Amino acid sequence: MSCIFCKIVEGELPSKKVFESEQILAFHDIQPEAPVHILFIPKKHIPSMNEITPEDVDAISEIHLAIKKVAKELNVDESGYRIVNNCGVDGGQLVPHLHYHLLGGDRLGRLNP
Ligand code: D5M
Repeated sequence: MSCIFCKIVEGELPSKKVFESEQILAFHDIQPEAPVHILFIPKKHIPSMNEITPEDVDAISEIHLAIKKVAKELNVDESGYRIVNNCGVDGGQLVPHLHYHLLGGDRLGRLNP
């Protein structure tokens, strides 16, 4: 198993966890691009958005609920935040395990300034 996020799921690599359930995990990004930068992943190895199947819908839905919970806990729910999924080479995806970035804690630039 060479996937770094699978290693985090298995406890073989450390992470600063903020949420965990049977199906999903959320932890601090090691290269934060905003004051709040959390990654949400399904524990199942799904390489990218392109490989999501109907059986993954429960985990993906749970990620949305976890984002809402963690955003509140980290006090960015009222000020606002951004959710990002990078998919594939043109999308800038570096880690081939589906993940969603929660970015907040500062006024973020527009995607198309
Ligand atoms: O983003 C992949 C993100 O994963 C990037 O912001 C760094 C982060 N990363 C990489 N390794 C780790 C570990 N070990 N812990 C926490 N965060 C990590 P992408 O959307 O693929 O470009």
